[in-house]
Amino acid sequence: MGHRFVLILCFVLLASFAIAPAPAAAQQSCDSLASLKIPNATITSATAIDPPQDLVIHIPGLPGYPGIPASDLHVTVPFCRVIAFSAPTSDSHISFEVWLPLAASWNGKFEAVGNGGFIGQIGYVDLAAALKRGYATAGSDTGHASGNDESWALGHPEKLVDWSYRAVHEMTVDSKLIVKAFSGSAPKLSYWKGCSTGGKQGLTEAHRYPDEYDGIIAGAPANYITHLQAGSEYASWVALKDGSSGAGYIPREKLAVIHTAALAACDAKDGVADGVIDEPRRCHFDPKTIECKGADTPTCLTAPQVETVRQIYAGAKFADGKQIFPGFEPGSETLWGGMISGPEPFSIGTGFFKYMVFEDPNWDFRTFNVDRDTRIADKKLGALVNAIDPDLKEFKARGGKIIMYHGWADWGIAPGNSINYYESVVGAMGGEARTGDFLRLFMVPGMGHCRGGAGPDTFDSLGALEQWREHATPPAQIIASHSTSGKVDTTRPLCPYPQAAIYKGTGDTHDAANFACGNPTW
Ligand SMILES: [Ca+2]
Repeated sequence: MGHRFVLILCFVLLASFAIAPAPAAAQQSCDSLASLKIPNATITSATAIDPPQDLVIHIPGLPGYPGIPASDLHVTVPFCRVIAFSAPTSDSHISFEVWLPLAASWNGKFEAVGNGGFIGQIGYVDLAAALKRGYATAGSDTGHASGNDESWALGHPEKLVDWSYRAVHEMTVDSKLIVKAFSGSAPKLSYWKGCSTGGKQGLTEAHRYPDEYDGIIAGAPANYITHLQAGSEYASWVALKDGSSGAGYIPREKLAVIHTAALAACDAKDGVADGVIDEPRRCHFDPKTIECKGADTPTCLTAPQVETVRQIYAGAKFADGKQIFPGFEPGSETLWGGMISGPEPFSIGTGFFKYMVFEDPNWDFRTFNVDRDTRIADKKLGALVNAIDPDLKEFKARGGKIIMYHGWADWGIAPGNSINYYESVVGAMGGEARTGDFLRLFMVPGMGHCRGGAGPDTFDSLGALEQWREHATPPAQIIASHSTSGKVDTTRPLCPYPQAAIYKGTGDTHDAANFACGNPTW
């Protein structure tokens, strides 16, 4: 009865907003935004940031994500900083910020940025990048302000709903109102940019709220959460179920040994021996080739370790052999440490089962049964947390474009997941031609999770999206670069899947000009 009353109240409120006069379209000063009234939301502050007095934001790094250390972000562009929160339920507190360029530098568009893992942290670095390009931009903390273990969800089902889809939706609606109040006009186009959880958030928007974004960049999307976490937990469980003294445990030092052997077997198959396996699914490296002939040494694998590596490559499967989540690819081995070399299992996968699936802080990962526990997770949470529906017809019909990308050496989300999703969209949309005109997937050789790795990992996905959505030029390729000590040493085209960058046979292999997108035959 309580729920019904609340629902009726909501309808009454909604109806009253619907008939209320539209807010004045005149531009407001930054300071005056503090008194702007938005349904369910509160603006905490609105402050004009005027360089040369830089805004310095301390970024605590991403716990659980190696390679992203704490840093201080210096914002040197003048803008209006709006800090706000939305509370669509009594247990909700969705913090978000909207950064508004001054009128002269605004490009008329809006770009929202996503999150990583289950972390309650606004993507400040991405906000600053969007602002620099003239975008009004916004990011949220997904509804909680805490680190990367999922304990915040325990006893807070509404916060889990916020994390799953509501925080981004609320932030999007509210931010557009704030943009309009500040500038006098709504953004003419709205884009989403995110990787990992941010990629999932983009795909969630495309399906659930297809009219909120005109273009979406979905990097390494964590869109199949229940199976992704099962896959992560499976990898940790395989290696660590008997602890670091177990027979199948692989110490970090041996990861480089496995990697070197995988490269020796497969690197040159793509035509360029460059330390990167461009198409790892065509690599059939068997770790048995480096099995110890006699006693265990640092440069070989024991028989149980060979079995562990085989299971990591194979990925999680149901008891009947059906794949739950793809395995990690040859070429990614040096990045596996946090997932399998412990001493603790990967925190994100374990936290998911502990706090969200079993709601038991004492749950022990050694009891993990991948078949049984994946089914439990699917039944309990699949409909809420996953973004795997391939029907994106409504988004496409509005002219929406999606650029997906995924590193082939991703150690956090196996790259085969993006291919699986892409192929499911091809199936639902009626073929590759009807998919490639609004969604393209770019596999990134040698790139780790969203960034890093041996391959070129820096590319302008937003520029490609702008060209596609605003100038009807679909990305036939995207040039990526790799830098050492801040200096570009390699460029390479990224190609729309299933194409790959193929070496023309002559010229510098560090120069993208000597590669062309095509269907690999190697
Ligand atoms: Ca290669």
